[in-house]
Amino acid sequence: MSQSLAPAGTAAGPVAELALTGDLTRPARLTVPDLLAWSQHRTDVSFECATSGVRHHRFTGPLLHDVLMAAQPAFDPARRKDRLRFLIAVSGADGHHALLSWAEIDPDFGGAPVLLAATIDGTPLDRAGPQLVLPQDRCGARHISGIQQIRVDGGYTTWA
Ligand SMILES: Nc1nc2c(c(=O)[nH]1)N[C@H]1C(S)=C(S)[C@@H](COP(=O)(O)O)O[C@H]1N2
Ligand SMILES: [Mo]
Repeated sequence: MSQSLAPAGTAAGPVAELALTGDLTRPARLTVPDLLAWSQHRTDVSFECATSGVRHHRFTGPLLHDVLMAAQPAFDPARRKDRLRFLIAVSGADGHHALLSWAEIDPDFGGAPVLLAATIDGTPLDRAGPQLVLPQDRCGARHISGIQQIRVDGGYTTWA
């Protein structure tokens, strides 16, 4: 029997998959090990949770911007203004979700070093799924864990 017919991760338990969807020329499904193909960054963050106080974590992984650029968002890369209508919707397996604007992570605009973490505190996130890391955030609410989908949306074209 062909091994490729077995469900992903059968031997070692389920492997989480992240779907990159929306206005992308190259939509993709990525595992956490797939994220190691991009240049890896490390960041130590502290954030405050409204219910459990200050938390500290070390994360490693690629820049969200690098991963999304590989999926080729449907804007004209040479026209900076064309990127300003794009939103990034990030959602976890439990339904927790948040919106970022494209300009927030674009090096020509906000340039925030937002990571798609592949490890937390030295532990791989292969089964839990990647985590959004925003070193600039004081509050922890956007540090979405177990990311299942990232939807890039350039449909905000009607300006009333
Ligand atoms: N998927 C998911 N991610 C989440 C949340 C959640 O409810 N679901 N809560 C957020 C909030 S409010 C905080 S403060 C941090 C807490 O992260 P920690 O448990 O690693 O300290 O996770 C964030 N990420
Ligand atoms: Mo929180």
